[in-house]
Formats: sequence, structure tokens, C-alpha cells
Amino acid sequence: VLVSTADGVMTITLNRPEKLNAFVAAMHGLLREALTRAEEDAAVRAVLLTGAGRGFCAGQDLAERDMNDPNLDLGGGLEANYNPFIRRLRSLPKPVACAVNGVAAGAGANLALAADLVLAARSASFIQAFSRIALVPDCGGTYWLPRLAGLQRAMGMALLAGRVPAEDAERWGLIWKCVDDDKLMDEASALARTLAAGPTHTYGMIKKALY
Ligand code: LHQ
Repeated sequence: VLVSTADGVMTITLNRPEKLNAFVAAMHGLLREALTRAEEDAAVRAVLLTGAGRGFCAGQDLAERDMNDPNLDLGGGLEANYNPFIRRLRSLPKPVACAVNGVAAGAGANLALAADLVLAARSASFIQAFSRIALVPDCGGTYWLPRLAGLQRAMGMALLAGRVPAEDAERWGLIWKCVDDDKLMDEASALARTLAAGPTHTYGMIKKALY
């Protein structure tokens, strides 16, 4: 995970591009640290989340877990790592933008959708991949998907686990905006800087009120 701060914006980049930034255990600690700093450091007035390489995040690294182990405690991992991170993003009293630079699957899709404003590259897509491996959507998906996109679209995404292109995601209200690939990072940085220049305390209250 790469973390840098400039112009009031903390940029957090998931950085395992060769595995489409799939989550391994070490990433959770680094993300926790970054969010603590984002919370505490007055110089951070907005957060921008993105991924390195051609993907945003392919969810949990499936090679890290033996999915056939009958004693595997996936719920424990969610409670310890994923769910607190999602809740902290939502409740951070500063705005969080996300630049979805490529495919966002499983936990990766719902992490992207946990940002306050989501931009996605036209070539990016969202996959509720969970049911492909006999899991229920996690990381807030069952709560947020029907609220963002409506119950039928949420149901279709969760049951069929298909790829939802960024343009559909925008049309469905899953995300704020779909932009041309070569404009994504410029637009996302401009958006994050605009947020960083705004009334941080008020933004925090707006988030609280809307959520
Ligand atoms: C991966 C992954 C991956 C490891 C691509 N793991 N290597 C679960 C358990 C516990 C707690 C929390 O919550 C969860 C929720 C989840 O996140 S469940 C869902 C997990 N994710 C998936 O099921 C998605 C799996 N990935 C895919 O279906 C494809 O990779 C997508 C559709 C995302 C992208 O396809 P392509 O663009 O064709 O890329 P690729 O499949 O060739 O992937 C590139 C590399 O990344 C490849 O490695 P390799 O060494 O062969 O080049 C993949 O194995 C690796 N990779 N996702 N989740």
C-alpha cells in the first residue's frame, strides 16, 4: 500500500498490481495505519483511494486462504479487518473519493463503493464475485448495493456475479461518474483537491447525516 499526502489529499494506492491488488493480510495493517493518520492529521482534508496497474482490487487473495479447509474462519477475518476498514471509511469525518482504475471484484468492489464519491475509468468494471465461490457478498455489499442501485440490480449482481461495466455502474447510480481512462487520475485528483479545499467539518457532518 502506497500512501502520500499533497495539497491536503492523502492518496492511498493498493499496490500489488501483478495480482490486481488482491488483499493479503499485510495490507490490512497498512490501511489501518493510513486511515488513523488521515483521521488525526489536520493536514489531511480528503482521501483518494486507487489501485496500481490495470486493476483496482480483485478482493481477497484467494491463494492466501485454503477455501476447502472446513475450519476456515472467513467471518473472523471480516470482523477483524475488512468490516472495520469499511466502517471507518464511511465514518471518517473527511471526504473519501475513489478512482476505480480497472476491475473491482468481490471485497474490492465493495471497498470501492464504500467511498463517498466514486469515479471509474470507462474500461473499469464491478463484479460481485462472491457467489462464484459460494460466498454471500461482504464488506457492506448486502447493505449498500440495494440502496445504491435498487433491489433488482443488487440481486442480479449478487446472484449472477457478472461484470458490470463502469458506464452501467454510473447509469445505475452505483458510482458518481464514469470518465475516459486517460482522464481518470486527473479528474480524480481535481475532485479530491476540490474536496480538500472545502469545509472539512461540514463535509464530515454531511456524511454522517446522509449515511
Ligand atoms: C488473484 C485474484 C484473487 C489471488 C486475480 N486472489 N489472485 C473472501 C474471503 C475472506 C474474507 C473477505 O472477503 C472475501 C470476499 C472476496 O473478496 S471473495 C472474491 C475474491 N475475488 C474473486 O473471486 C475474483 C477473482 N479474480 C477474477 O475473477 C479475475 O482475476 C478478474 C475477473 C478479477 C480479472 O480477470 P483478468 O483481467 O482476466 O485477470 P487474471 O484473472 O488473469 O488475474 C491476473 C492475476 O491476478 C492472475 O495471476 P497470475 O499469476 O496468473 O498472472 C490471477 O490469478 C491474480 N488474481 N484475482 N482474488
